[in-house]
Amino acid sequence: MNKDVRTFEALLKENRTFPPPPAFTAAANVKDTGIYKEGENIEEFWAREAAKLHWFRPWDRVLEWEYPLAWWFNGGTLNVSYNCLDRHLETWRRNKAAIIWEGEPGDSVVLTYRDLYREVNKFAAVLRSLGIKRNDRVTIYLPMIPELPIAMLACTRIGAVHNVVFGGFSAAALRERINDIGAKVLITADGGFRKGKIVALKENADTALAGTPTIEKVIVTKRTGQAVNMQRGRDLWWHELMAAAPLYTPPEHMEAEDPLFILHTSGTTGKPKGIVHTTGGYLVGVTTTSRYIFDLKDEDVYWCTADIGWITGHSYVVYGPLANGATVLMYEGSPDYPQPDRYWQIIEKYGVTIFYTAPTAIRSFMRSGPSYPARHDLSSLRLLGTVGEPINPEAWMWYYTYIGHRRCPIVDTWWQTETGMIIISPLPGLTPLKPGSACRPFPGVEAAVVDDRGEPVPPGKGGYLVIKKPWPAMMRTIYNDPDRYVNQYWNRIPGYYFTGDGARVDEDGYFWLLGRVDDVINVSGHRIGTMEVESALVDHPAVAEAAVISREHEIKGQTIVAFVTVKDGIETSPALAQELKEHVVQKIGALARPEAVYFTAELPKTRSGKIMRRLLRDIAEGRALGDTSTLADPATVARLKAAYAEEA
Ligand code: 6R9
Repeated sequence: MNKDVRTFEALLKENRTFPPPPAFTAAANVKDTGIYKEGENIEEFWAREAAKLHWFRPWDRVLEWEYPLAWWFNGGTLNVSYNCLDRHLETWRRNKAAIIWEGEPGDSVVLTYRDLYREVNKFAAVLRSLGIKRNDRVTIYLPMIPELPIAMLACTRIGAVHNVVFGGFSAAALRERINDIGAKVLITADGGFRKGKIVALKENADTALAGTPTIEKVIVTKRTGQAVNMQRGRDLWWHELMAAAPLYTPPEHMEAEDPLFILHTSGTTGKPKGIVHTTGGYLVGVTTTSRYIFDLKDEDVYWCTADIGWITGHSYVVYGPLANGATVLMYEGSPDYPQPDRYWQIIEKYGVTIFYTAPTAIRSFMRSGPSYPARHDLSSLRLLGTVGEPINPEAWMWYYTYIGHRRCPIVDTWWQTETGMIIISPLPGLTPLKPGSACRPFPGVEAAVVDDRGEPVPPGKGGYLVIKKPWPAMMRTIYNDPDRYVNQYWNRIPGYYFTGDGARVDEDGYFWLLGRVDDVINVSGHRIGTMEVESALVDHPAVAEAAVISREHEIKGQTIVAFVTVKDGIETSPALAQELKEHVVQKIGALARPEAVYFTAELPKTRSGKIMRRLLRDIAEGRALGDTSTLADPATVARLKAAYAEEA
């Protein structure tokens, strides 16, 4: 056995904590535990942080709170692009790299703050010239290329509300989102590179646009160069519009509570929720957490591997780091292309100092083995982070050992699309780490674990994770559905924000996340609603009923498993199972592809007709079956188990 493997196994058995290296603490942005005490006065704490941003007009009141509605920094006006760009041009940062971009084929681009400022100003002018005004919605469907943050920042400059749709979503999912928000303009690309292949974004967009009455113009940027259909009068080339654009667009003075963006996420119904974030509080939240949790310094090269199509990319690729004047690395492609060492090669190439990724990625690196990172010089790294799902201690230790070389603290950051900013996390210069724990609520945030009546549960016992007081980057509503916002997040456990996650707190006050307690599945850190997949399945003409559950998976954390009953007269076959999987991909996107489809004559239901998903989960994960006393027809279970065993 080689030495590294021995050390790794020894470390795994440990249950001591990992205090921050003294040198890290000495230089850290936060080195005084007094920050938690300061955070107890939430208004004072967040006002102090807000004052570090640029405001055209100061706020009148830090927080107004009429449960469950919050207004932060009312009366204040600011502009997000001004804070992320103009502000830095007044300093030496004007020629500092803002974005270092690497394409999957190996091409690269560096945009300084001044470059980015110029592109954003020009694109803001382009949007204006197409009639986009404050509060108009703009959909962005782009790969991970510089045009994506440019388009987002340009929207913020003129007060338009962006809605980024992850490039992996299907045409049908794109159309649903465009129609949900009534976007006027769509920004897309001819295609993008992923695992050496081209993702045909414009083609998907064309399909989506067959049913989107509000879209007036489509702006297409050239990435792959393949031939695409350009519809006269509707479709315009990015480069042609930019060639004629003026160099400066004055930033709109936005109210703190003006909407900044809408981002859809999965919930417990079939319809994705358009989460609305507003300008002032969001920017304060993501800027502060970026500075303190990622310990951002001017010398850093910071890389968050999330796609900007998710909230992590919005908050911690674009807004948080750029508001801090950081150098942000952005990579277009897949971590294993052309080889499983692509990330490590990029870290070596650019001297990345802070690296933030997802547990699912770490687990797939574990599988390909430590020889891949060992080929590269990773000594520039000083801080690691994870997000998206609970990290198992084994993956934590692997990350700590083989990527961080036991020098780098790991910040395990718990948060959600809805929270906008990190809520629970270590502070890397302060917090002794425990592998698998996200540690403590961020200063200025009050979180707790409670039972279903909102009573605190004793240390060590599981319960619901709630947030007790408003925080600046909190969602303000669900677009077009304010009642759902109140019911889903604030009426479940009266008085508190309900996260949908289970957790426990240990004797030291450390939070341990236990996964979702609702019908949301977390596949490779991506949220998918069981109901969304079920709706996609029953949309297929052969399907009568479908029940979708999660099954544990070594790399992805969870995968999707579907139990399906077919309509009378339909023959089941492996080919039909395959067809149903493809149908889900068509309706939602590849990320929602079921790992397995099991045909069954009936689904287990309670006497009141509810599908017993818990039972299906037990069957799929091979566990002893729990209580089946409410089952309408107990024989169903035996038949289901037989069907499962046959095809598994
Ligand atoms: C940022 C993001 C949110 C859900 C959340 C939870 C899970 C995220 C986690 C974590 C344990 C962490 N989650 N971070 N679970 N430890 N550090 O991922 O947002 O896509 O909305 O997902 O992800 O279950 O409720 P989003």
